[in-house]
Order: sequence, then structure tokens, then C-alpha cells
Amino acid sequence: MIPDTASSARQWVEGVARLTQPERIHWCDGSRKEYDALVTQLVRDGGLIPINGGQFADCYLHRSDPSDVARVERLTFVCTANREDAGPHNNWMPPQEAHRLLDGLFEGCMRGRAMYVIPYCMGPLASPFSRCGIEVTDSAYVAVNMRLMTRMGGSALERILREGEFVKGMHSIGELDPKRRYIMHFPEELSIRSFGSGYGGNALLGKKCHALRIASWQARQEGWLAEHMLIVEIETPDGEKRYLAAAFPSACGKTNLAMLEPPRELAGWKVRTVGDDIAWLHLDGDGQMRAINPEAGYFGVVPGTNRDTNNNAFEMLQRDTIFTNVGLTSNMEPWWEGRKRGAPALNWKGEPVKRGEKAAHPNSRFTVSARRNPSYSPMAEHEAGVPISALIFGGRRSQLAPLVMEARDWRHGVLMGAAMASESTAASSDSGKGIRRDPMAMQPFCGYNFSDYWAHWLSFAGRSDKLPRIYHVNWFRQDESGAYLWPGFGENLRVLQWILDRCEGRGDARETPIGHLPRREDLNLIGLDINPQALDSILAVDAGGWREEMESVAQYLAQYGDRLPQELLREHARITQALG
Ligand code: GTP
Ligand code: SPV
Ligand code: MN
Repeated sequence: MIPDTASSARQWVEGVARLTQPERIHWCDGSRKEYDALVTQLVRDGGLIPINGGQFADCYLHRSDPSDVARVERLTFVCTANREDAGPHNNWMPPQEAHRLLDGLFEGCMRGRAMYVIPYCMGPLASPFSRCGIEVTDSAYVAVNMRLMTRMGGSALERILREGEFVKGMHSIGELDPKRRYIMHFPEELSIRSFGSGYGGNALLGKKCHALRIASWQARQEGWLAEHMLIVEIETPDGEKRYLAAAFPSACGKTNLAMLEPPRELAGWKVRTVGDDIAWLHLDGDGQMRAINPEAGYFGVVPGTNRDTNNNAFEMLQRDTIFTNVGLTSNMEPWWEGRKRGAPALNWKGEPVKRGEKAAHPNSRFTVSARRNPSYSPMAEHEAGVPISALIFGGRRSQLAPLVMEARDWRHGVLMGAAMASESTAASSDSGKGIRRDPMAMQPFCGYNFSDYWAHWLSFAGRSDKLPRIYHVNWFRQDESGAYLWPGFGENLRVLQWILDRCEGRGDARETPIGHLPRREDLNLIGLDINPQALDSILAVDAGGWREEMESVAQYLAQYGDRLPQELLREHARITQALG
């Protein structure tokens, strides 16, 4: 279906075509037939490599350009008219200058190539909370990924034509030249322009570019929140369903928590996935916070995935999956570190594996539809979203941050989120080494000034007296030898159980200056194999360490100057004082 020439969608697409000069224009209908044809074409052109069809039905490997394997924060911009609106954490360029630069890059860039027009809907098609966009791209790899990741094609286009408003995303892989690579956002125009990269977060524009950077801006104006959060359904042994949303930085465990399998000792519990990366949160008429997952598929970290860590993910990867930058075994099966079976013959670049080298890129990814997830919750398709009992923040901290702590109240919780920090991972090619502040896991994704973002978060306290409780978790404490102190993965359900108990007014805790922490006896530890000293240390509060931490948080917050909400500073002062 190609819309009427009078429609704003058609006019915008034709304008893009005049600039980029493609050989032909393909309006994607989102059908399986179209997907299969695009895959066949990609296989012919070398963009996809079929994987051992016996073991992995309809699975393919994509090898990206070796310079293009992760998000690049240095080349990601938020272009607001007023620099202050983007805030100190974002790269900024005046919109006119950014447009001039990108017009130059996009001019004629699709000559001799097809241009795919991808209408998509972020969120269930009939949900009032969903938002649509159109991505125009010269990458068939992007088109097939978008079909797995979003509700893409005819139905989305119908909604776009009905509503008249959509996010305009323009993407070209260009020459994949890192010197001519930009990912630019224009929140005031609801538009995105990405050039020179084919990698997920830079190129699948529905995900981080739309559903976080642009959506966070829209959410502030409209009174909701767009967050880097998984959404998980937990059914207790009594059959009660509860929902939690959790923000961890990239490659810090969201997909794994969203697909958790209960350990044997907690066999009565059931865990299902609503979302694994992004949550859009709204208050309903009763003041209950509800969440939808705007996505319809997963773009997940491959290394470390096996039957013990994430059996649901392992299951779903056996069919209809696109792998990006994994290795291959000699019989053409995908291979990655932590797969636990077989041995790699080729590395992610397609070269014979050398001893001591990683075969899969540490940020290698799978793309797969959520429908392939054996634990996908039917509630993920619910138009009104799911009611959220608790919000959880967390980071990768080998030291200091305890296994879990509970905020005293909403305001304390907002500071907990704002003060988050995490060790760097392979998900971004330039986030540096060591620990960095990553407020609410949104450092790379918040489309406006963090001061305004925290003020927006704080404002929820005045709008509802039923807000979820807020927690902070850390699965990644290590001993001197670098071994993890907490077993993690399925065992994390024990922490979620304590959180849910607290929300129901049951579980016990001790009060400390940094929040409420469980004592050993407050956690369900039946059958857990953990060294008692390790457990003590992850449940302890190191007051000296926390005084230093709060000092570092103060320095971090200071860069936001007068725009910073005073309430946050008062909360900081309260905790510092309590630490003595
Ligand atoms: P993005 O897709 O980048 O946003 O990442 P994510 O937050 O979804 O992270 P994911 O669940 O893919 O996990 C990233 C890495 O952390 C994988 O290698 C996991 O094996 C590892 N991991 C996840 N959960 C745990 C845990 O509880 N303990 C430990 N030690 N490692 C974990
Ligand atoms: C992340 O980096 O947080 C991801 C992968 O989820 S990407 O889509 O590249 O952002
Ligand atoms: Mn993510």
C-alpha cells in the first residue's frame, strides 16, 4: 500500500527521495513474504550468511563493518534550538548547522540503491500510549531487523495516516566511514537523521533514537516517562501477578532479568517477559503507574547466553533469528563465548580464530521477534499496559553498592536513580573505561537536559499517592580475584521476592542512611549456594565508602548548575548528614 500523494507521509518520503536519489522506492508492507524476499536478496548480496539449517532454522549471520559494532556516543547529538535544553550530558549542534551538514551527506547517497520505507508502531497497535514513525533507509538489513523488532508495515501505516503525526527517521549507511557518521536527533521536529552506521542502536531508529531520545522529550511534555527499563511479570505461588520495571545500563542484565527462570527452590514462581529494554510509563486515572513495552522483539547481547543463564533466550534463538557479529563453528553453527557447546572455527570477522582471541564480538547481538520467547507474557499486547509495583535501578559495580536497597520514598528513589553509576561495557564503543555516572541508565538516551528530566520525575510525587516503591540492585559485586559474590541470573528472583514482599507490606528490613536493606534472614535463601562471608559483604553498608560516593555524586550533579532541582540537593544533603 502506498499512501495518497496528499498525505504528509507520502510527501515527506518523496522529499527524502529527491534528496537521496534512490534507484527505486520500496514501501514495506511487513508481510512474511516480503521478509523472505529481503532475506533472499541479502543472502545473494552477502549481507546475510545462512546458518546451519538443521540446527538453526531460518537463522542468519550478519557481519558488520569492523568499525561499526556498537553505539557511538561521541557521534550522537541532540539538536535543540536552545543548547541548554539538550543539557550537558548530550552532544549538541544548532539544528540549522546539523541539517546543513546532514543534507550534504544525504545528498545523492542512495544513487543506485533501493530506498526502503518502513512505517512502524512502537507499542500495541491499538494502544493510546503507542507512537508511530517512518524510517527511510537504504539498508535491507535494517528493514528485516525492524520487522522483527517493531510492529511494522501496513497496519502501522494506517495508524500514521489516521493520526497524521509520526516521527520522521532518515537513515543511510553511507560509506560506513566513521569520519562521516552522525546520529542526530531533532526533538522539536520529531525527527532523526542517522548516517554512516548500520549498527543496531544507530540504525534501527525505532529503538533508542525514537523510543528513548525523542520519546523522552515527548513524554515530558505530555506527562509520562520513556525509560531504558525491562518490564517483567512475576506470578507468585498463590497465582498473583505482579509487574516490575528495572533500569540497568546497556549490557548490565535487563534481557536476562526479563527472561529469568526461577531456581529449583522457587519452583512455584513463574516469570514472564513484557519487555527487555524500554518501558513507557503512564499514570492511569487512579494514579496507578502502568507500563507498555514499545518494542515487539529483542536486540540482545549474545555472549553469555546458555541454558543455565538464560534458557528462554537460548530456546528462542534456535529459529528465525538474525545474529550480528558472532563466530561460526566448522559446521556453520553460530558460536559465542559462554555458549558452552562446540568450538569456534571463524571469528566474528570471518577469519580463522586465533588462540586467546574472542570469537564473537563482546557486543554481538541477536534480533528475534518477542513471539519466539517461550516466556512472552500475553500482557505485553495489552493496550492499557501493566500495573507496576516497583521500579528498580541497578548498575554493574564490583565494589560498594549492596545487593539491594530500598528508597525511603519517591524523592529518595529519584536521587538513587540520578546517582547511579556503572562500569563500562562493550555496548558503546566510546563510553570510556572504569565507572561512569549513568542516571536512570539513560546517560546515552535522555533526549533533554537531565535537570529537567529529574524535575519531571520528581513531579510525579505530586500527581499520585500510589506510586511504585523504588529500589537499587547490584548483581555484580566481586571479590579480590574478580569472582562474582552473588550467583545472579535465576537466583535474582530471591531479591525480587523480597522487593515484592516489601511492596505488600510484609518483608522486613533494617534502616540505614542509604536506604532499607534486607538482613540475611529477610531474604529467601533456601537451597542457595553462597559463602556466608560473601553474603555479609553484599548486604553491608560501608559508611566511609558511601561518604566518598556521595561526594562524587555532588560533584557530578554540580555540572547541572542552577537548573538542577533543589529538592534533589536537599535529598543529597539529608543522606550525607545521616552518613555522619
Ligand atoms: P542491552 O541490550 O545492552 O541494553 O543489555 P541488557 O541490560 O539487556 O543486558 P543483558 O541481559 O543482555 O546482559 C548483559 C551481560 O550481563 C550478559 O553477558 C549476561 O550474561 C550478563 N549478566 C546478566 N545478568 C547477570 C547476573 O545476574 N549476574 C552476572 N554475573 N552477569 C549477568
Ligand atoms: C543498548 O546498548 O542499550 C542496547 C543495544 O539495547 S542498542 O540497540 O544498540 O542500543
Ligand atoms: Mn539497551
